[in-house]
Amino acid sequence: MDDWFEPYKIKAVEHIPITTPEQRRAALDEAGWNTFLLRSDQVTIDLLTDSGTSAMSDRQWAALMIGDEAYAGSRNFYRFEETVRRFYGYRHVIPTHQGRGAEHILSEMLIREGDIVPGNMYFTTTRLHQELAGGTFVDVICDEAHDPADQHPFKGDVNLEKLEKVIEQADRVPYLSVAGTVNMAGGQPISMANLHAVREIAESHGIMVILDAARAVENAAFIQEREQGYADRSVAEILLDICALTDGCTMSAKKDSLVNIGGWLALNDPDLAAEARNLCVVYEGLHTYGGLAGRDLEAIAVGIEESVDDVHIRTRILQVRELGERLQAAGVPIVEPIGGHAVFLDARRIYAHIPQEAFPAQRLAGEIYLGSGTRTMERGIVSAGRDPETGEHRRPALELVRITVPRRVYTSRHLAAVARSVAEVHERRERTRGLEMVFEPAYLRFFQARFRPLEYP
Ligand code: P71
Repeated sequence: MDDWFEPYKIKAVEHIPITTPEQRRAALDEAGWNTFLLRSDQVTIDLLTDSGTSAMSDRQWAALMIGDEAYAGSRNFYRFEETVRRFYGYRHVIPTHQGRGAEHILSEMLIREGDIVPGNMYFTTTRLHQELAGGTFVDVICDEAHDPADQHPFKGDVNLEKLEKVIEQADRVPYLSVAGTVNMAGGQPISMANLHAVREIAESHGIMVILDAARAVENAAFIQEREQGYADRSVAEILLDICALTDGCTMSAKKDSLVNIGGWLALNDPDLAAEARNLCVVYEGLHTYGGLAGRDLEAIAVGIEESVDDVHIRTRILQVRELGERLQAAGVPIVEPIGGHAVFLDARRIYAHIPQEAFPAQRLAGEIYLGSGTRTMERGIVSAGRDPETGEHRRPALELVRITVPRRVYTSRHLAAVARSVAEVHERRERTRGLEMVFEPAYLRFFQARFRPLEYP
């Protein structure tokens, strides 16, 4: 495991800014202690997200040049459609500008007022679209997922008893929302065995299963690594098996598929697909471009092919793991097992003296930026938002900071520097206080909320 290396060489490089501690302090105050509000020019190592931030290959850049920008029926659409069908196995493919475009169409089509949508932990945009369509998301992920120290190899698994119970008690369940891998749980995979069981339950109740496929390739790699019987199967084969247990997927191609923008909604049911194509023209654009340029569709097609390469996906996961192991060696508490796209710091343990209403993870993300100009993301009480019924903060068990690794962008030496600087922030944890929120937007507040550190007036 120690002798892996990146399966590519570098053809073009991009300068990264180096800042002083004083500049970072001024930048963070100006950004209201919200890393989403920093300018990228103020960031040295940008580990905010792996979404749309991966490096395209020379083949993908070349693909851009054969973009066919016809309004309707672009040749790139057919190549894209054929590629999604070949690697994901679904019959109908509707392009969207990104993942939430697909979530919007799906939720509007399938969810009615009062519906219950069970899933293996919420994702921010996914749940919001379910709620805006009149539904309520109910978390049915296994209990282990809520414990950062639990070593369960498939913490994305659904708790089947919980699922049965939720289905029995609900008036109507339009579909089950299953993510592979589960972002908010720490990039944790679902096992094939569990997905089979979920499928059986769904079939027995006549309910569809919709996959959030954003990082399903990473999930397939974990199945290959950990689940009995899959060591000799290729990631591409396992991906097809995962998708075959579901009736459709929403996809943010900005993750696994190695592009800067794009997504799709895939469905096997022809009537639903026709309706989705119709909604696509309302919200995204004609169903052969879905808000994307022809060249984007071509780059996605090439990216999908590259994404399922066993060596690519293996080394991607190993690079993330190496970062996590460096942090563990320095005594920094992280979510275990280490996930596919990111290392998640356990802010609840690091800042055990800061109450959750003083936003410990938000503060930790700020401190990490101050330390080294590394940008990370809060995934705790700020991200969880407020309960639409009561207006109270939702209080997630997990209060985390995500250190997310874009694909093919940073070297292991960059990540070693990040690990050292995070370890320093951890060393001085006791002298750190929380934050107060001074501005809170109505939707997805974590993007635009502003904070003030408690020790300053
Ligand atoms: C990530 C993102 C992008 C993001 C979204 C919301 C808040 C902060 C950052 C996007 C996902 C995702 C999963 C599992 C759907 C989407 C939406 N993740 N499902 O992790 O992780 O896709 O961004 O293309 O609309 O930084 P979209």
